[in-house]
Amino acid sequence: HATIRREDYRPPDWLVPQIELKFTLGIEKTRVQAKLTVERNPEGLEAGAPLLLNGDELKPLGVWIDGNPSDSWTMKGDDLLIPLAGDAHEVAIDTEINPFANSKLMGLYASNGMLCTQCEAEGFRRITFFPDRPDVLSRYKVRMEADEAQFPVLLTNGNPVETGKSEGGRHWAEWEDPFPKPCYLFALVAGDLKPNRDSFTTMSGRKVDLAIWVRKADLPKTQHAMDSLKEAMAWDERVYGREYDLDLFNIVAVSDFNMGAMENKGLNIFNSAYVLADPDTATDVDFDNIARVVAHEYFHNWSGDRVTCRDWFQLSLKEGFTVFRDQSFSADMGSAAVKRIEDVRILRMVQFPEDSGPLSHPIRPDSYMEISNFYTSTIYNKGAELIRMFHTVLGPEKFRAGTDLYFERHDGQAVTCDDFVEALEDASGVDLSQFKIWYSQAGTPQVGAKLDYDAEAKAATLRLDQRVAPTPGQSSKQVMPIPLRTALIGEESGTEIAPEQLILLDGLSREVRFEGIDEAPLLSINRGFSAPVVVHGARRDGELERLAQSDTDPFARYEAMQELAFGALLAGTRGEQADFEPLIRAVRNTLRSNELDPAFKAEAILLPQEAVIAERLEVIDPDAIHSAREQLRKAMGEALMDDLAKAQSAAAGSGDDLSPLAKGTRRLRSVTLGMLAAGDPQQGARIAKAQFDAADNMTDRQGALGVLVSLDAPEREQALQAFYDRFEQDALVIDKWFSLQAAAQRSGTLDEVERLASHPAFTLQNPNRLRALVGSFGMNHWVFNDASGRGYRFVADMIIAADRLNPQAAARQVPPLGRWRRMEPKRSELMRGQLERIADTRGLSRDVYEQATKSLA
Ligand code: B3K
Ligand code: ZN
Repeated sequence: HATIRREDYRPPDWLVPQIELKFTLGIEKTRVQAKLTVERNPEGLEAGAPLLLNGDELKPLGVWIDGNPSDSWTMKGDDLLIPLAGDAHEVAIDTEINPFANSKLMGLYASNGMLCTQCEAEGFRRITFFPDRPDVLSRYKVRMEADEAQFPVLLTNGNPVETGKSEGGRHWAEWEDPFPKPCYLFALVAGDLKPNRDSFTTMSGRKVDLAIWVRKADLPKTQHAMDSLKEAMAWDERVYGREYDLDLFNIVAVSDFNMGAMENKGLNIFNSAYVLADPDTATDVDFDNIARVVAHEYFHNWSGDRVTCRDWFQLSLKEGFTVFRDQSFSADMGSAAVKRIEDVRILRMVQFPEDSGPLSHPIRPDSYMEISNFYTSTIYNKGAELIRMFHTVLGPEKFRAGTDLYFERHDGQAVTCDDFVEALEDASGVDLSQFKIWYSQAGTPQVGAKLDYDAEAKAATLRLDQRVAPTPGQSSKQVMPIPLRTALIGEESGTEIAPEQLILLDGLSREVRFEGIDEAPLLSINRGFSAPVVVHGARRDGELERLAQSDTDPFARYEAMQELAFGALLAGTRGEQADFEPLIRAVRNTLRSNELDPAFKAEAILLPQEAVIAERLEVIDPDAIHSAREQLRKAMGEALMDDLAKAQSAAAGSGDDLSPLAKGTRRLRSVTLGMLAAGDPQQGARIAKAQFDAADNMTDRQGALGVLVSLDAPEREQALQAFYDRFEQDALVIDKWFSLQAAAQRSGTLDEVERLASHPAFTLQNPNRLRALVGSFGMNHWVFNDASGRGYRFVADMIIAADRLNPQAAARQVPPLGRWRRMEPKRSELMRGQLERIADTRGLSRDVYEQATKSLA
């Protein structure tokens, strides 16, 4: 399997300003007739170069050059090479594909009797031969023809031009997309779908028709997605000045989909999990995720579609920026503080481990084998953190001037991360060159921060330093610019005694002096998580407890609680008897506070996950981490029983009340239920079952079941069975049923998960189902890392089996096995053994091969 390198980028030798596609659609046989207008690229480097068209599992049935049949073409691997004499030609190619046999879910495939496409990153080459690279932009004219009864709805990008009937009960539609686009944004849908229709009037007064297309029975579950879409459209006008550009915006829900959703121009295609919701089947988190993903895909219309990437190494140009945009949108729609905490929790849970392991890569990678493996938390979430740092350093006005210039300057182009930074610099007049290291250097910076107070001089000195550990291919690291929002809080007064300032740590170390400090100061640093780093703050428990109560930045308050918990947990993993009292007091104060909202309380009292604790240890012993955490949970549960029971029984109003207060109350109810059950499992089981039975919404129901699955109590079986029986017909809810059991913190979980893999409702064909069982299990730190190695073997078996059907989905399950390097020796050996077994499997896909071999290195 070849490695593709960023430094090898060359502009295309041929451009394709226009393409006409004719689809004769059928589930098992679809004919694709393509007509490409090709022109030699004046910027191409090789004079007289032949036309190179990528293909993947395609055979040309016929090739015509300027209308004449041609046999001068050759195959170069999967690609088609056509020698061309002149500088402009018309090339026509016929192919035939079988969507039904397409289990990779890339290109044109069948799902529940409908046809749909996924082309990013390299799926278009599975539909027709084409220069499948994002810097070739074309105008598309598409004709679809199909059986009318089977496929009454025909959709593609842009606007419909003409429709008609043809013989034998067939019909056709012709569409045109006026905006030139790379082929990864092409989309087509054919099926028996029904629309939820609405409209949006843009800021310049244009009316846009909106439609969300689903199976008829799912129509009642589409309103939240529609509301979210309209909110996103208004928000992008308000905050970024971006207006929608076509007369039509379509969203289609599909149940077999590799990712969350896809931003195809004018025709977004979604995993049904991110469209369908009602309070009885979807949790509050599901509702929030739908709003987030709908907004994300919509925002791509500008950050991705109108301005796209030059090559796939620039992926974070559109993804990091668009994640930052959707995070800001969600923050504006609810509680900004809670949203920030949630985003940081995900970053620490997924991106930090990725960045400290064998698959660590920069936001802008230097090489890849399979680009599908690089749709990572680093590209997305760390990429968003970098954009956020630009926003912090520039301030909102200059940042907005920068994005305005970026969109104006590069509209209709395929550009690079450097172009983005240049637009920010040109518009703001601020030199950001030092920040570019964040694009190229991998690894999470570790920042030391020590505050010393000189009472006599009434001065405090903050000493900062930084270090980045080596990552694969980058053994020595350069200094990074780290913007730290910092304030000092008076230990006595609990007020800000040095107002917040932005300190830029732009050397290996730095000293900052604060004058006029007349009481003992507490350090409030990296407020709002202004930089994606780990801060080693050297603060005593008493200081953290005080900050947890009085820090004026809500994120810093949360952080103080987390640090307190870390102290207790890390001591526990070393077998020391830690003092839990400061944390217990802080949690009690938090629960009893009248000013904090319930959603914040829920986040603040949650303990760091086991995988996050593991990140802080030299050598990982999963049993030690688990028992330290359980011991602390038990102590907290016992000490806080009354406060927990009170929060657990708080009334949240009716299940369809989606106000922040109702959502927060429900969240706190399930978080406190978990802690309460740790203190008294029997009573916990009883209360959880009562919450489960009384629930009029999925949030309470899933929250209760999520606690019950980890308890050895009869209520566990009863609730699981009742849940299954009630929702057997709803695939998205059955995904939850698999996922909850795979995440259970019980010694029996391993047996259970193996049994579930042969449950009649389990299938490797559906990515959601695979993720529900295998993905959730891989994140179950304690059980996955069972000392027997059975967890590793199970995941490896699943990867090998899934790879034969869907390499992309299979490859996504590899990372948990890559943690062997810091695992205690016995498990380390067992993990490596399974990675080797995967890597040695014959006929392995490029996707899994890359992940397995890199994980072994
Ligand atoms: N851009 C798509 C990702 C598709 C990747 C497929 N391997 C979704 C998104 O980030 O919006
Ligand atoms: Zn995206």
